[in-house]
Amino acid sequence: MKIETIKTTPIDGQMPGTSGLRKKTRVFMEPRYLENFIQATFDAIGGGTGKTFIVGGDGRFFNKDAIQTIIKMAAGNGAAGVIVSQNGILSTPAASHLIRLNKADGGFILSASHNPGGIDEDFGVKFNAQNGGPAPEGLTAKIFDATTSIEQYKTVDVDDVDLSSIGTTHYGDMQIHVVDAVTDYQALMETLFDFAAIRALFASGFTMRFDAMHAVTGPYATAILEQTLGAAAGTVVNGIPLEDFGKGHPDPNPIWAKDLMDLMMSDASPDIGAASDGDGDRNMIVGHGAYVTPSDSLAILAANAHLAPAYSDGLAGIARSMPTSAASDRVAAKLGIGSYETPTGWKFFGNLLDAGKVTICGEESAGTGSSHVREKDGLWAVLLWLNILAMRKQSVADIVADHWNTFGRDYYSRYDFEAVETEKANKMMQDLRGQFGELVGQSHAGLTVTSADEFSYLDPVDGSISKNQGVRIAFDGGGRAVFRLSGTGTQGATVRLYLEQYSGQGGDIGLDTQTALQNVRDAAFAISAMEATIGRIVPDVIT
Ligand code: VG1
Ligand code: CO
Repeated sequence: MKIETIKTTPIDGQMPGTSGLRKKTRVFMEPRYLENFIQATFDAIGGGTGKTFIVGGDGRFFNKDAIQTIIKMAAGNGAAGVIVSQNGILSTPAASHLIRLNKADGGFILSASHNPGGIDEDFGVKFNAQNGGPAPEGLTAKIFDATTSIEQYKTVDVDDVDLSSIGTTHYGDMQIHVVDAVTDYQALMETLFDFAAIRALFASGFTMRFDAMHAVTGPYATAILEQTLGAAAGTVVNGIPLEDFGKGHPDPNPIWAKDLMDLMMSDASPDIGAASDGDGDRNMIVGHGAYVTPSDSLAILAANAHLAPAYSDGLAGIARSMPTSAASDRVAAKLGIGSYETPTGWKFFGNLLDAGKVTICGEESAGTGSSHVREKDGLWAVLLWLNILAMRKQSVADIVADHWNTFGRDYYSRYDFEAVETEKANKMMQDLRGQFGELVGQSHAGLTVTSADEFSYLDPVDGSISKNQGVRIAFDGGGRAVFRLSGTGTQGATVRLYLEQYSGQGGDIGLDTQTALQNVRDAAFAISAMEATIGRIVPDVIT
């Protein structure tokens, strides 16, 4: 086997965002585009010699081709082994688990997560480090640096690997193991949850619909929910991964999982509905007539986690991303454990988890996870909900209402303004920053501003600082508005406006969400002058 060294030149813009490098699929398919980024990653981690890597993806268009390219480049870079999932289908949390289980040196996850897939849609690559977690900012900066000075990449000229059957083969000295990642993932879940109790719950007539959105969780959910836990056949819908996700947005929220939402709000509703995203790290939970916001779900899971075997000794602490509501902080305070506020993106939870400071983490964007891996984990959240339901023997709606009665309710909504002109979005953020000095004490839409700043994070474990992580404006009476620009979009800028309003303990928990948020929203519109700066106040997506 001859190693080939191919000359290349730097390609602009290979800067990983919130979660890996995401671009239009056709961009990734351009000559040398993927190769440059993969070689830069090998270079940034000190080379591939003697190392073992996990490779797999969410099954979107170009997944299989990209996997073959990466396996050959791993051989070209002297890797000792590659572990690749059968047919290249690997969920993000399962990838994290495989890295840890096999003590691998890292992994390449091919996914643009919740972004649509197809030749005219999006593709992405993410590198996860030895701890199983997304490359921290220091490493993504090194990778980007390497893309700006790259001169060559290394590969081998060999036939493609057959990914359809389990087994071991090799390119020269490099072993290639094709594995069944579902079995390993399921085995991990069985160590965390009371499968017997969940099986008994389904046997008692409990019903569920899990919408895999034609994305990666289909095989995992079918194996675990239907074939192991005894949920009725047909519980998992859209369970076959498709290269274009059936032309949908594999984003589990009330907008993109509308069929599931409609069912759950109808008389024909099962007891629980759930969905996951393209790469299986997000989750949506909805009871009969009761959508659970991700921020509430995080808080409720944390408050009840002790009902599941893996967490029966309690939690070390809880971490949430800055735009996530304060609901989980209230739980941490009551439990007397630490609570941490991090920038958006799972990479910031890694150090806290590795240091044992937190057990459960979550984001408002429908990501929840724990110390069992170093990624958010959609099915894990669903199974923890099922375990809690099996122990409490109450409905989802009752558990949510009970939580609000105890802690008060954090009304929450996120407005997304997509494909905004980048210049205008940047100007709006600049204008907001320019007002920090004068905002406190001002009154807008009947609310007085109590603080206004840009979130900056000092990592308590490694001392690194991450600046410019979003503008936050707090109001008297427990309201807050946050402005951020997305780091996962592939077209123009996406402005995210996050709104929350605390009811207070014993306050009114029965309001319509948008009504409860009306003043905070109006104040946010007034302060940002959004209509004038970006020309929009009607969001593309409200979650
Ligand atoms: C979004 C979410 C963020 C999440 C990220 C990756 O990022 O807001 O919470 O971690 O997607 O999720 P942004 O920068 O677009 O707001 V996933 O499931 O797409 O890997
Ligand atoms: Co995802």
